[in-house]
Amino acid sequence: MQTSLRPKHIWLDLGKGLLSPLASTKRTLKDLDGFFVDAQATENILKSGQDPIIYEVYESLQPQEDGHLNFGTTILHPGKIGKEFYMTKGHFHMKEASSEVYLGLRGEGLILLQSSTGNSECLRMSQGDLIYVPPRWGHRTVNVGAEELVFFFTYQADAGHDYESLKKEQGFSKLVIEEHGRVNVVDNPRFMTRI
Ligand code: M6P
Ligand code: ZN
Repeated sequence: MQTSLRPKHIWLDLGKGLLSPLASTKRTLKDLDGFFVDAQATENILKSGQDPIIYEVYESLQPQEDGHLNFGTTILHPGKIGKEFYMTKGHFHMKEASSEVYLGLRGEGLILLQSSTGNSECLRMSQGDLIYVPPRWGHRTVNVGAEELVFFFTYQADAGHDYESLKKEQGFSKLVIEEHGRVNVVDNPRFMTRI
Protein backbone atom coordinates (compact mmCIF):
# COMPACT_ATOMS: atom_id res chain seq x y z
CA MET A 1 0.00 0.00 0.00
CA GLN A 2 1.15 3.55 -0.71
CA THR A 3 2.29 5.67 2.25
CA SER A 4 0.07 8.71 2.69
CA LEU A 5 1.98 11.97 3.16
CA ARG A 6 0.95 15.51 4.07
CA PRO A 7 1.55 18.04 1.27
CA LYS A 8 5.01 19.65 1.42
CA HIS A 9 6.11 23.19 0.73
CA ILE A 10 9.71 23.81 -0.24
CA TRP A 11 11.14 27.06 -1.54
CA LEU A 12 13.45 27.02 -4.55
CA ASP A 13 15.85 29.95 -4.77
CA LEU A 14 15.92 30.26 -8.55
CA GLY A 15 19.01 32.44 -8.45
CA LYS A 16 21.16 30.04 -6.44
CA GLY A 17 19.33 26.76 -7.05
CA LEU A 18 19.04 26.11 -3.32
CA LEU A 19 16.04 24.26 -1.94
CA SER A 20 15.15 25.58 1.52
CA PRO A 21 15.30 24.11 4.13
CA LEU A 22 17.04 21.05 2.68
CA ALA A 23 20.75 20.28 3.07
CA SER A 24 22.77 19.23 0.06
CA THR A 25 24.66 16.02 -0.60
CA LYS A 26 28.11 16.86 -1.91
CA ARG A 27 30.04 14.80 -4.43
CA THR A 28 33.76 15.44 -4.49
CA LEU A 29 36.46 14.22 -6.87
CA LYS A 30 37.20 11.33 -4.48
CA ASP A 31 33.60 10.15 -4.96
CA LEU A 32 34.13 10.30 -8.72
CA ASP A 33 37.50 8.54 -8.76
CA GLY A 34 37.50 6.35 -11.89
CA PHE A 35 34.77 8.31 -13.69
CA PHE A 36 36.95 10.81 -15.56
CA VAL A 37 38.85 9.35 -18.50
CA ASP A 38 42.18 10.95 -17.48
CA ALA A 39 42.97 8.82 -14.42
CA GLN A 40 46.38 10.47 -14.06
CA ALA A 41 44.82 13.94 -13.80
CA THR A 42 42.46 12.69 -11.05
CA GLU A 43 45.37 11.07 -9.20
CA ASN A 44 47.51 14.20 -9.41
CA ILE A 45 44.80 16.39 -7.90
CA LEU A 46 43.99 13.92 -5.10
CA LYS A 47 47.68 13.34 -4.35
CA SER A 48 48.21 17.08 -3.98
CA GLY A 49 45.73 16.97 -1.12
CA GLN A 50 42.88 18.67 -2.98
CA ASP A 51 39.43 17.16 -3.26
CA PRO A 52 37.23 19.67 -5.12
CA ILE A 53 33.44 19.54 -4.86
CA ILE A 54 32.18 18.54 -8.31
CA TYR A 55 28.44 18.83 -7.62
CA GLU A 56 25.78 19.19 -4.92
CA VAL A 57 22.28 17.71 -4.88
CA TYR A 58 19.33 19.14 -2.92
CA GLU A 59 16.68 16.47 -2.89
CA SER A 60 13.24 15.94 -1.36
CA LEU A 61 13.08 12.17 -0.94
CA GLN A 62 9.75 10.40 -0.61
CA PRO A 63 9.02 6.78 0.38
CA GLN A 64 10.43 4.43 -2.24
CA GLU A 65 7.05 3.33 -3.51
CA ASP A 66 5.07 3.52 -6.71
CA GLY A 67 3.12 6.79 -6.88
CA HIS A 68 5.61 9.13 -5.18
CA LEU A 69 8.04 11.56 -6.82
CA ASN A 70 11.49 12.62 -5.65
CA PHE A 71 12.53 16.07 -6.76
CA GLY A 72 15.26 18.62 -6.25
CA THR A 73 18.07 20.59 -7.76
CA THR A 74 21.63 19.84 -8.76
CA ILE A 75 24.41 22.41 -8.72
CA LEU A 76 27.25 21.25 -10.95
CA HIS A 77 30.36 23.35 -10.43
CA PRO A 78 32.49 24.59 -13.35
CA GLY A 79 35.84 22.96 -14.01
CA LYS A 80 37.70 20.19 -15.79
CA ILE A 81 39.67 17.08 -14.90
CA GLY A 82 42.29 16.94 -17.62
CA LYS A 83 40.33 17.98 -20.71
CA GLU A 84 37.01 16.59 -19.46
CA PHE A 85 34.37 18.92 -18.04
CA TYR A 86 32.95 18.38 -14.55
CA MET A 87 29.98 16.00 -14.74
CA THR A 88 27.67 13.87 -12.62
CA LYS A 89 28.40 10.15 -12.23
CA GLY A 90 25.46 9.27 -14.47
CA HIS A 91 23.12 6.35 -14.00
CA PHE A 92 20.36 4.15 -15.32
CA HIS A 93 17.34 3.56 -13.08
CA MET A 94 17.09 0.24 -11.23
CA LYS A 95 13.39 0.18 -12.05
CA GLU A 96 13.81 0.14 -15.80
CA ALA A 97 10.30 1.42 -16.53
CA SER A 98 10.87 4.76 -14.78
CA SER A 99 11.55 8.16 -16.25
CA GLU A 100 12.84 11.59 -15.22
CA VAL A 101 12.39 15.25 -16.15
CA TYR A 102 15.08 17.94 -16.00
CA LEU A 103 14.63 21.71 -16.24
CA GLY A 104 17.66 23.92 -16.78
CA LEU A 105 17.71 26.94 -14.41
CA ARG A 106 21.12 28.52 -14.83
CA GLY A 107 24.47 27.99 -16.54
CA GLU A 108 25.54 26.19 -19.65
CA GLY A 109 25.33 22.43 -19.81
CA LEU A 110 24.79 19.29 -21.81
CA ILE A 111 23.02 16.07 -20.93
CA LEU A 112 24.37 12.80 -22.29
CA LEU A 113 21.72 10.15 -22.78
CA GLN A 114 22.42 6.54 -23.58
CA SER A 115 19.87 3.82 -24.22
CA SER A 116 20.23 0.24 -23.05
CA THR A 117 20.18 -0.76 -26.73
CA GLY A 118 23.27 1.31 -27.58
CA ASN A 119 21.84 4.60 -28.90
CA SER A 120 23.20 7.86 -27.57
CA GLU A 121 22.16 11.51 -27.66
CA CYS A 122 23.57 14.75 -26.37
CA LEU A 123 21.15 17.62 -25.65
CA ARG A 124 21.57 21.20 -24.47
CA MET A 125 20.75 21.80 -20.80
CA SER A 126 20.65 25.50 -20.10
CA GLN A 127 18.02 27.87 -18.68
CA GLY A 128 14.55 26.88 -19.88
CA ASP A 129 15.61 23.57 -21.46
CA LEU A 130 13.20 20.83 -20.47
CA ILE A 131 14.52 17.32 -20.98
CA TYR A 132 12.43 14.16 -20.77
CA VAL A 133 14.53 11.10 -19.96
CA PRO A 134 12.44 8.12 -21.08
CA PRO A 135 12.64 4.70 -19.41
CA ARG A 136 15.84 2.71 -20.11
CA TRP A 137 18.00 5.75 -20.97
CA GLY A 138 21.10 6.37 -18.85
CA HIS A 139 21.75 10.06 -18.13
CA ARG A 140 24.66 12.25 -17.11
CA THR A 141 24.87 16.06 -17.00
CA VAL A 142 27.99 18.02 -17.91
CA ASN A 143 28.87 21.63 -17.09
CA VAL A 144 30.52 23.15 -20.18
CA GLY A 145 30.39 26.77 -18.96
CA ALA A 146 32.40 29.01 -16.67
CA GLU A 147 29.58 29.36 -14.09
CA GLU A 148 27.62 26.86 -12.01
CA LEU A 149 25.13 24.70 -13.91
CA VAL A 150 21.86 24.52 -11.94
CA PHE A 151 18.91 22.36 -12.88
CA PHE A 152 15.71 20.95 -11.40
CA PHE A 153 14.86 17.25 -11.63
CA THR A 154 12.01 14.93 -10.71
CA TYR A 155 11.72 11.16 -10.99
CA GLN A 156 9.74 8.27 -9.54
CA ALA A 157 10.70 7.73 -5.89
CA ASP A 158 11.10 3.97 -6.38
CA ALA A 159 13.30 4.32 -9.49
CA GLY A 160 16.66 3.65 -7.76
CA HIS A 161 20.09 4.51 -9.18
CA ASP A 162 22.00 1.89 -11.17
CA TYR A 163 25.65 2.95 -11.49
CA GLU A 164 27.01 -0.57 -12.05
CA SER A 165 25.81 -1.06 -15.66
CA LEU A 166 27.75 2.01 -16.72
CA LYS A 167 30.85 0.91 -14.80
CA LYS A 168 30.83 -2.41 -16.67
CA GLU A 169 30.80 -0.49 -19.95
CA GLN A 170 33.49 1.92 -18.75
CA GLY A 171 31.11 4.84 -18.72
CA PHE A 172 29.17 6.55 -21.45
CA SER A 173 29.95 6.08 -25.14
CA LYS A 174 30.67 9.83 -25.43
CA LEU A 175 32.93 12.20 -23.50
CA VAL A 176 32.60 15.98 -23.33
CA ILE A 177 36.01 17.62 -23.51
CA GLU A 178 37.59 20.98 -24.27
CA GLU A 179 39.94 21.07 -27.25
CA HIS A 180 41.46 24.25 -28.65
CA GLY A 181 39.04 26.30 -26.54
CA ARG A 182 35.99 24.50 -27.95
CA VAL A 183 33.48 22.09 -26.42
CA ASN A 184 33.68 18.76 -28.22
CA VAL A 185 31.60 15.62 -27.79
CA VAL A 186 33.90 12.75 -28.74
CA ASP A 187 33.87 8.93 -28.63
CA ASN A 188 34.97 7.43 -25.32
CA PRO A 189 37.99 5.22 -26.10
CA ARG A 190 37.30 3.05 -23.02
CA PHE A 191 33.66 2.37 -23.89
CA MET A 192 32.57 -1.22 -24.46
CA THR A 193 29.00 -2.11 -25.39
CA ARG A 194 27.11 -4.77 -23.47
CA ILE A 195 27.46 -8.30 -24.83
C1 M6P B 1 20.08 14.50 -10.77
C2 M6P B 1 19.11 13.41 -10.37
C3 M6P B 1 19.55 12.75 -9.09
C4 M6P B 1 21.00 12.35 -9.17
C5 M6P B 1 21.85 13.56 -9.49
C6 M6P B 1 23.32 13.26 -9.61
O1 M6P B 1 19.97 15.58 -9.97
O2 M6P B 1 19.07 12.47 -11.41
O3 M6P B 1 18.74 11.62 -8.88
O4 M6P B 1 21.44 11.72 -7.99
O5 M6P B 1 21.42 14.07 -10.74
O6 M6P B 1 23.52 12.29 -10.58
P1 M6P B 1 24.29 10.95 -10.25
O7 M6P B 1 23.54 10.29 -9.13
O8 M6P B 1 24.26 10.18 -11.55
O9 M6P B 1 25.66 11.33 -9.89
ZN1 ZN C 1 17.89 9.47 -12.91
